[in-house]
Amino acid sequence: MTEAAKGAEPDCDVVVIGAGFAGLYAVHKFSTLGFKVVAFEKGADVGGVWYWNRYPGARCDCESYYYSYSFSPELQQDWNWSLRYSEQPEILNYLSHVADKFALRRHYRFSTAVTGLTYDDRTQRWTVEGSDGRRVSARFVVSAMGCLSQMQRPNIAGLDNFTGETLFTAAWPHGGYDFTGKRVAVIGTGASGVQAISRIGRSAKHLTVFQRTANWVVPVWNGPMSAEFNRWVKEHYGDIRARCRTSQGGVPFEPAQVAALDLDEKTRQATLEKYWERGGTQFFSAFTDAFSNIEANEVVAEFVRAYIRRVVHDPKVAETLIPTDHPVGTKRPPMDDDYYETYNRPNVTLVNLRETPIVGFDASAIRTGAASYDIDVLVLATGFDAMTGALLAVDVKGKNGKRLGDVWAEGPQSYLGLGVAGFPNLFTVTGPLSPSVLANMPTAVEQHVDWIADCLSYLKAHDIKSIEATPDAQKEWTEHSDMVASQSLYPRANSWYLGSNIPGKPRRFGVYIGGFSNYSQRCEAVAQNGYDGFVLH
Ligand code: NA7
Repeated sequence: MTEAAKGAEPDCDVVVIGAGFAGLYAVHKFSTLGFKVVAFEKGADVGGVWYWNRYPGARCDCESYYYSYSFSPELQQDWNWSLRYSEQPEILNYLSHVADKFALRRHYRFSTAVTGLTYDDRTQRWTVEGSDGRRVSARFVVSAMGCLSQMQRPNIAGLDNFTGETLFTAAWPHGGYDFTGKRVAVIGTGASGVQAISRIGRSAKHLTVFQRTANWVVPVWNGPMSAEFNRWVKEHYGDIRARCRTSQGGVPFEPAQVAALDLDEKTRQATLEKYWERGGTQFFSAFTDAFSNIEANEVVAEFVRAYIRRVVHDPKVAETLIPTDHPVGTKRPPMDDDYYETYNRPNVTLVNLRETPIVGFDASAIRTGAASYDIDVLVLATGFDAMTGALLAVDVKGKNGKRLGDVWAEGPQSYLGLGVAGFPNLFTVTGPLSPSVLANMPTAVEQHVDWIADCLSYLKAHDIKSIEATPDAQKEWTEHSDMVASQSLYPRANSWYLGSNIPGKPRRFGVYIGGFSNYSQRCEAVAQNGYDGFVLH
């Protein structure tokens, strides 16, 4: 790059950050509407979380026929999924196909992270700085950086002493990794760890799982996408997508309408069996009161406990795998078909870090208070700085030079998870306090991007240069979101939804759990009322 090019500030209408589901659709939508778009992506190609999380067993916990875009009827008719719940390589291929089909890569600067966003009050534009030192000036910035993209490096004493291979599930080597003949340790039993553990257990010479907190894991009963089901889906896509848009979870099915506590024991068990057979997230929608009433939650929890005790041969191992510190479903429940069975394998050992914490590492071993475990490979499935981490990793300076990190010092505040007071013309796709991770992500992404696109078109048509959430609207929404969360059982778990997996992070429930459909109706009403709650200049 020449010095002249470096530091140049070409103009565009919109900068989009990210090339996952959200970023790709945003680039497609805005450019189709005639906006000049420049997009940044820190990875070398498209995919977002599906670009980075290539660990064995990485798979989506929503079924692919609805964990996919709805915006192009042609795309949804042409693309065929091989599994009900697709694995990472297939989802990445899908996103790559979308990028090809709609010629999206031409808008991107790949291998370029955004490092700074600075708003100029006078010009009402953002200066976007990339990790290559180049800058772009944009009227609008749309952050599509994802809710779970800022990987957490755990602060475990002595970790640097380990000289063997260390792999992060969230930054997996592109060529894959062969565990054959290797002694492997996995730290982390969240959704990533759980998926990786059952796969690694099949090939490693020995696998030792270091569990700090047991999680409630439910099966999805994954299997091939049969030709018959594929045909049915394609014939009914209009209806399936409409149901996603009008449901409270962004999915094509509604939760049951019956409370566990209104049923007799026999009917409860029969209901749970039925929903267990459906598997995955559907299991958690068996009752209306499972997430609001601890007694009802306990009914569900006891069902899963009994399952774990049935499947795991060693009773002591089974008890270690049963969560004791949070109601079922209140931490993101991992989903896997072989997880509990994995602990019956002779080559798999479970270590309970609550009983015997890690005290240090040697060059080729992990030491706990009770034993030393020789290993060749360490796999860290230790999670993300969720919801806010990716955006706060950027130096975001809004009006009057105010930093987003300072505004969010006590926890994220936002209006509808779309905008933040003091940061005009900055939109966050599936931002904090929107339904995001508790809705089906592609449905949530399309709703946000469509809303933002309509907003940009409205501003253009009315020659308006800036839009900004008002402090009052933001306060009302943040309090509403807090209130809805507080009426549920979710805050009883120390989870990444609350930020409690990150040392020192302020606790605020980062997801709006009032329902996707209710939420999108509110967004619609705001737009119809001339962007009620926003100031337009
Ligand atoms: P999660 O769900 O945050 O899981 C991280 C796991 O790592 C969890 O079991 C943690 O235990 C464990 N962890 C984190 N730090 C440590 C240290 N220092 N020592 C021991 N164990 C530790 O992340 P995932 O990647 O699995 O899943 C994130 C989401 O991505 C997932 O829910 C899907 O939506 C996709 P803890 O529970 O904190 O005791």
